[in-house]
Amino acid sequence: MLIFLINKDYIYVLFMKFFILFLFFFAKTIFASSVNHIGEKGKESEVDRIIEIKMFDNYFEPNQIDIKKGETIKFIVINLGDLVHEFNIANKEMHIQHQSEMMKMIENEILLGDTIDHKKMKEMAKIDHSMSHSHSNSILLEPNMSGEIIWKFSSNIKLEAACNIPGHYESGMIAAINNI
Ligand SMILES: [Cu+2]
Repeated sequence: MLIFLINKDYIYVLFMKFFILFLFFFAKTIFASSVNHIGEKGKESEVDRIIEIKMFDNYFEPNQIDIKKGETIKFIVINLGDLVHEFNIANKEMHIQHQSEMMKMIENEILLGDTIDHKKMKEMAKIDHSMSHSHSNSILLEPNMSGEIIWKFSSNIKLEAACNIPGHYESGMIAAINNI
């Protein structure tokens, strides 16, 4: 009887291990496929063009970006506004999904209008990966900060660059990405 109990527990632990592994793999696959269909992280050695993007409260300059399929673009992004802004390359559905992650960052006081609590962001990311904001298709910047994204536009899908901080997308902080 005792042996039976131990075996049962052992099987349960084994099952849970596989289940967690399965979940992990499944989540990774979903993320990879959702990123692949909008393009992929580009290599510095393959950059075709550099585009400078200025972020203000609450708009991008330029607000139209022309791309040829297959091009690798280095975006140099500068935040010239008084608020934190994001430059995120995705399709409309992904932006809308991402907005709930941003809302979580506000609720957890990681995003504070004009600053980012990087320490808190790191701590939260250990619990909830969506809080890390280290996706290769986006950059989150405090006022007067700059950064870059290298993106390979390998798909024909309709994309837009946007800021998903609550209220910003709604007020027009979107740059259309046109396939030319
Ligand atoms: Cu913004």
